[in-house]
Amino acid sequence: MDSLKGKIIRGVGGFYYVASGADIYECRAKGAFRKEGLKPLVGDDCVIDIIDENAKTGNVSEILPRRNSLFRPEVANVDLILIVFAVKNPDPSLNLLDRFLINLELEKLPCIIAFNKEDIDADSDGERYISVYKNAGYDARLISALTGEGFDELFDSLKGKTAALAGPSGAGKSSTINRLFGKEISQTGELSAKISRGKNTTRHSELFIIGEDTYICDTPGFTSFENRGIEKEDLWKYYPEYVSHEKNCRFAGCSHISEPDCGIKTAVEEGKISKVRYENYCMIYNELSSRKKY
Ligand SMILES: Nc1nc2c(ncn2[C@@H]2O[C@H](COP(=O)(O)OP(=O)(O)OP(=O)(O)O)[C@@H](O)[C@H]2O)c(=O)[nH]1
Ligand SMILES: [Mg+2]
Ligand SMILES: [Zn+2]
Repeated sequence: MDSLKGKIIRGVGGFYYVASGADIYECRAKGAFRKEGLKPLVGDDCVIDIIDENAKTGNVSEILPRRNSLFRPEVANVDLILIVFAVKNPDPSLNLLDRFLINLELEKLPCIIAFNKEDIDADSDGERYISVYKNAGYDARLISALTGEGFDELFDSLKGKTAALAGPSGAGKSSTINRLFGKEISQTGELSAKISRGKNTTRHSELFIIGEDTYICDTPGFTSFENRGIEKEDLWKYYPEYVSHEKNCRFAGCSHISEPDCGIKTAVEEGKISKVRYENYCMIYNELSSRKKY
């Protein structure tokens, strides 16, 4: 049986679509993966055994070693995460954004934070969000998938890389893909009128090629994020802007919540660390404290 190497670009209903050169093969995954607890992911490099060359069908027989993988969004082998939140419609949850950023710090994955829908930002809320995240050391930008604002720079930042989108439903992830690609390749959906929330239009991750060696993965939106694999004592380490202030804490092992002479709290009072980020820190810390250990 002939076999070849390819990349999983879409997975839906038990089928995996594997791109190899200009061809796309419709594949099933080997049953043995399930026994091994291995789930093929979009972005995986794999080997397929060809069943029918004319019909372009095959079986995924091997998943090649991953550089990295994320649980949410489910994707493997990415260089960068492009986080998209809308400045409004729907209003961004900075708490959700911070939870997601903590996980990216844990996974050591770089990101760009794009606040989309700049065209409807009459109150310039976007500028405020940008300054919060720039101050924390992130690459944060304002874009509009509708007008194309910020897209030349965005395209440059993505060149030669494989990026995955992440963000809530309705923020404009698929619209961003379409703008980058130059035409409609991913379906977009209106917000629900009553509650101004997305309708989960994108249901599956899908990898698109937008330029030479440049891939971008559309993903379903999410509205909650549970931080796993982090102890509360270590939480502060996942806030890049905390690290330089922690040495001013009087107590070793300071939780930065209730101790006196805390370098982090002082930095918040002095406006060096954003209050919103710190409030989210306290909320997540308390959640981690009350979580059962398994
Ligand atoms: N005004 C404005 N509307 C936008 C912009 N980008 C996207 N939209 C609109 O926002 C709605 C949601 O866009 P989508 O691209 O489907 O959002 P999504 O993030 O892919 O949502 P899910 O697939 O549900 O996760 C659509 O009605 C878009 O037309 C923008 O820059 N400005
Ligand atoms: Mg979408
Ligand atoms: Zn402290």
